[in-house]
Amino acid sequence: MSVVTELGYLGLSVSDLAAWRAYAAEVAGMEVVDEGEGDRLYLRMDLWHHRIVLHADASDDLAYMGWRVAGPQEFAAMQEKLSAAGIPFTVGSETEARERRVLGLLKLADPGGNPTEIFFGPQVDTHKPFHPGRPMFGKFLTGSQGIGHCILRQDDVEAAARFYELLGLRGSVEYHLHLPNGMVAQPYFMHCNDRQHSVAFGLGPMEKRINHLMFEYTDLDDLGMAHDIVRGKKIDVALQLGKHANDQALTFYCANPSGWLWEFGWGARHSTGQQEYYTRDIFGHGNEAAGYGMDIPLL
Ligand code: MBD
Ligand code: FE
Repeated sequence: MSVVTELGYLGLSVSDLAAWRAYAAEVAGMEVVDEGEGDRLYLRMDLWHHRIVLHADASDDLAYMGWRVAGPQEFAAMQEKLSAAGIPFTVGSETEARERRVLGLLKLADPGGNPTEIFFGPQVDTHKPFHPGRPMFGKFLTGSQGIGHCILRQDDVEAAARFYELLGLRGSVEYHLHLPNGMVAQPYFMHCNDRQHSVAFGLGPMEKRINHLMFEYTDLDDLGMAHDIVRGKKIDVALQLGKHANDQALTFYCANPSGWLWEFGWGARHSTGQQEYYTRDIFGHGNEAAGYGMDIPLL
C-alpha cells in the first residue's frame, strides 16, 4: 500500500517576481533564495531546499503541487496503483528530478486538470538554518504535516474525491453552507497526516486552479504580526480573522501579488479520523474584500 504522506511542495506561476519577493519575505516571513537562474525564486519555510518555487510566468496561478511518498518502494508501488487505476502519468527524468531537488517524481494531473506530482526524497539542507525574511517569534509549522493546504478547482467533485482517495487521502463533506442564492455549498476536505486537511475542493466554480494556500505559524504572535503588516500595507483581506469549525485554526485570508489568496493560520487541531460536518465557523471570518472566490457565509 502506497500512500502520500504530505503536501510537500508547490510551484506557482507569478507575473511579478519582485512583488512576490517582497510579499513572501516581508509579509509572510518566508526565506527567499535566489540561485541566479533569473526565471525563478525559491521560498524556504524550514530546512528543505525550498517548499515553494515562484516561476516567472504570466498566468499567476498554481503551476504544480507535489505530494510526497516515503521512499523508493512506495514510489514504485504508487506507479503500480496508478497504472492499475488507468490514470496516466509520466516518470520524471533525472533532469526533472534535479530541477525539483528530489530523488524521483511522477507527473500527472488530477481530475480538475491541476498539474500534480508525486515525489520521494526531497533535498533537505540541514546545514543551512532557516532564516526568516522578517523577524519571527517562532517557525512555520511543517514537519510531518507538510506545507499546509490548498483549495483547488474541481468540476467533478466526486471524481476528485476518488482520485485523492487513490493517492491515500481520506475525508468528505465537512460543511453545509447556505448560500444567498438558495444553494447549499458542500465542500470536501481531505487529509493524509495530522494536518486536518491538505486539500479541499467543491466551493463552486473558480477562475484559477487554486483559491488559496494555507500555511501555519507555530507562534500566535507571528500571526498577529502578519496581520498588522497586512493591515499596514492595506493589502486586501477577503476573510477577516476567525476560527474554522473543522481545523479550529485562527486564520485570515489576504490577497497575494497574483490576485489569489494566502490563508495565514495558527493553532489548528489535528485530523481526528472521524467524519463530521458543520454549518458555520466558530467565530469571525467575515467577508471583506470581494472577488476572491471566498464570498461565502462562514458565520
Ligand atoms: C478552511 O481552511 C477553509 O479554507 C474553509 C473555506 C473552511 C474551513 C477550513
Ligand atoms: Fe483554508
